[in-house]
Parts: sequence; structure tokens; C-alpha cells
Amino acid sequence: MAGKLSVVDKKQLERFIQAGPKDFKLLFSFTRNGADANVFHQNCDNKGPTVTVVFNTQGSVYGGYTEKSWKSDGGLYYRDEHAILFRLQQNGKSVPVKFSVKKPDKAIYCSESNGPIFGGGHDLNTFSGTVTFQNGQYTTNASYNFGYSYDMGGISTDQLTNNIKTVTDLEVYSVTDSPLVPIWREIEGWEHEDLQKLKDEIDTWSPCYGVELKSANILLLGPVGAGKSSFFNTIASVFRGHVTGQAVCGSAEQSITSKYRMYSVRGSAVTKPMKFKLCDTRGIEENQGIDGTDLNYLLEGNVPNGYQFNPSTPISPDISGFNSKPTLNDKIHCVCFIIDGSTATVMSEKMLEKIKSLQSKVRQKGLPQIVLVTKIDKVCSHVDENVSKVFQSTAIQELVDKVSDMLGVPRSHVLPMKNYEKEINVRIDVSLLALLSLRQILRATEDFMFNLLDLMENEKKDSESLE
Ligand SMILES: Nc1nc2c(ncn2[C@@H]2O[C@H](COP(=O)(O)OP(=O)(O)O)[C@@H](O)[C@H]2O)c(=O)[nH]1
Ligand SMILES: [Mg+2]
Repeated sequence: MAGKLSVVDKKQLERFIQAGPKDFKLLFSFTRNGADANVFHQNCDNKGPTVTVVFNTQGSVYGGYTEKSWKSDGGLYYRDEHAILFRLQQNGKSVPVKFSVKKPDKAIYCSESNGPIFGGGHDLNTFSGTVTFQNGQYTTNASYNFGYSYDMGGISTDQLTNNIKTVTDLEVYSVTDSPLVPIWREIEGWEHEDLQKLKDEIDTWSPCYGVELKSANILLLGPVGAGKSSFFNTIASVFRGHVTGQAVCGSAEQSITSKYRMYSVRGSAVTKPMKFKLCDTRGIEENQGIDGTDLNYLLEGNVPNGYQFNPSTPISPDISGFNSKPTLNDKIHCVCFIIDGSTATVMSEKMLEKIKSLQSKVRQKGLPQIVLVTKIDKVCSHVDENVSKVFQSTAIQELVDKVSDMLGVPRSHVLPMKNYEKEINVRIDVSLLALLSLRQILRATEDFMFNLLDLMENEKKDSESLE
């Protein structure tokens, strides 16, 4: 069991702890092990640095970090200059704050009959003995005396704990340095000339000889905010040599893509577009957005470039510009699902079902599918610092495995991705990973074209044998 702490909150804790990338391993939780101080000590004593996280029934999440081991003492304080208290969420909203220790001599208190206790005044006493569980919540006998050993910077007990002692869970994780592992996916290299080679390969790519296609149409599909528009922008930026924002993207209401756009990519204003198009859509939403019928029209090439999505009217042959006689050149030749890697593991059942139903539509049509897992910079700090570490990161490897399982797509078709978002200038590592993904997409498109060629040949043979 992975625990309730989100990827984003783990990254936040890493920043608070301030000693490089960390791995978090769940040692103990109320819901998994039972809400009992003895069980806490059995699971957490002598484990080195740990973080204790309280999830209260009003959606506030807070706790403490210590680099000292917990012990089953009769009641002893331990010195820890690096101990901190922190808040991650307040009433369900992310409001991270760190509270440094001001009296490090009494940073933590170890007692066999208590759970984790931080501070000499027992600033945060999480629980003692056995805690009762009723109606889906634990009523702890916690006590608070914030500000005694830790500097609360003006934040009140109420702002941190809502002045309640009922929790949905309490988790303790061990915190260890996150090592880079041997490369788990081989690529050519991360040098300037590797990037140049990839650029040339993609720039000169064209659909297979014999299929009579001007360009490959690649449909970008995924939940709102997953990074579809950003993916197009990233690819365009790589070739333009600076970060561009041609496709509007972002998290504000008005930046959500509402038009169907078939984007071409050009090296510059005077060069010809490359022989593929990235087709950006409105996002998949649990209760609205792209559905099976919309997808069918998109895949078949009925929907005109520039079509304005209307949440209350689904796509139908009545929309203006509806192409009722699409040719192979209008159709979609590969579908690229785009999933936010920082939230993929906590995706709602409903969203997952919706994506799966769209996937099966794509499969029925015999179209190849690739999954891009974006925002990997939020999942692993090694990658945040340097994207070329992506294939040495266990966090990313696990994420790719997880998404591959969730969506039933082979791992070779699940590609970790970091879009340009905060950068102003292009970087070799970000550009290179983006082009590696694009190359895989183009290769998947070729698979589809080869199948098409086979079909065409068989049809030709059939008609010849009829003659
Ligand atoms: N950190 C990070 N942010 C990203 C990444 N990709 C997209 N974003 C951000 O996520 C938000 C939504 O992206 P957008 O492309 O508009 O998503 P869309 O709704 O799928 O088109 C924007 O604020 C982007 O800057 C990424 O790889 N890393
Ligand atoms: Mg968009």
C-alpha cells in the first residue's frame, strides 16, 4: 500500500527537509496497521529519519519530520537541529508552511506508550495508547502546545489543526536519500549532436511510400490540464529554438482549449511544415468533454480544423464545416493519450473508466496508441534538476509501470515527458526527451501505415484473383 501522501506533497516535504531527492517508504499507518502506540513503535523504532503525517477530518494535513530514530523509551527527549513541523494542506487546499525548530534539545520525545511527539512543551503530541475508531474516523487523544519548541511564525493552532483531534489517518514514512539507479531505458545520448540527429530525423520524416498521405495526423487526448497544448508548444519550441506559446495553455478557465486545432510544426517562418500534425482537443472530463461519439467523428476526420467545441452540443453532422466525405488525409493515424504524471496514481475511477472507454474505441479502429506521462519534473527532484536523469529515476520507472498497468498499454508505449512551462530558453535535456517521444509516436504511426499497405496489397490481390 502506497499511503495517502501525494506525489506533490512528498516533493514539498523534500524542499522543507532540504537535503536533496528523497524516497518515502510507508512504515506505519492507522488504517493499515491499527491505531496503537505499541504497533507504531514495532514498525517505526530505530528506522532513522521519518516523517509523521496527520490527516484530520476537515482535510488539513500536517505533521513533523525528524532525522532521529523513534525509540521505545520510558520518556526521553532527543536533540535534532533538523527537525521541523509543517503544514501541507488546510481544509483540503494546498497551503504548505514549514516551522523550524527553535529549541532543538527537545525536538522529539520518545515514550513507549505514545505515538510521535514533537517538542519540549509537547508542541505536537499526535496520540497515545490505543485510539478508538468509529464511523470512519479516529478520535485521538492528541494535545497541542505549538510555539514552545518550534517557531510557528504566527500560525495558530486552529489554522493548523482546526482545533480538532479526529483524523482519517496518521502515517509515518521513513525518509532516505533517493539514489539514481542503473539506466532502465537505453537511448542514444543526451549531447547536442544527439539532439541534432533527432531533429534532422523528424524534420525529414514522411509517411510511408505508397500510402498516399501528405502528413500523419496525431490526435492528442487527455484530461483537462494534462499538458496537451503544452506538448504541441514544446515540440514547436524545440524546432523554433526558443520557447513558444502558440497553443494557449494553462490552468485558468479561459486558457482551457476549446477549439479543435490541427497544428503543423515548422522550423521557421520560411520553411515548409513537417509531415505530421498534432491535433489538440478539448480535454476529457468526468461528466462532459470528449465522449465516444465525439471521438469517433474526430478519428474519422469529420471535424474541421478550428471547430469550436460546445459543451452542451455534442459533435454531429449538423455542425458547420462537418466533413461528410473524409479521405485518408483527413483521418487520425495515431492517438496520443496525455496523462498528468503528478496525479496519475490518484486518478478517479470515473476518469479512468472514461479514458479506457476511449482507448477501446481507438483499438477498435486499429489505430496505434501512445501514452505520454507529463509533469515528471513534479514527480522526481533528480528530473526536476536535470531531465537527462529520467531513465535513472526509480520514481519515474515506477510511474511508467503503474500507468502501463492502469491503461493496459505496453511499457514501451508509455513515455515520460517534461513540457516547457516555466522556461524561457530551450534546453537540450527537455528538447531531447520531447523529440524521443515524438519519434516513438511517428514510429507507431508507421506501424499503422504498414498495416494499411498490407491491407491495400491484399485487396489488390483479391481483386486481381476475381478478374
Ligand atoms: N511542471 C510542469 N507543468 C506542466 C507540464 N506540462 C504542462 N504543464 C502545466 O500544466 C498546465 C496545463 O497545461 P495545458 O497544456 O494547458 O493542458 P491541456 O489542458 O491538456 O492542454 C499549464 O499551466 C502548464 O504550464 C510539465 O511537463 N511540467
Ligand atoms: Mg489545452
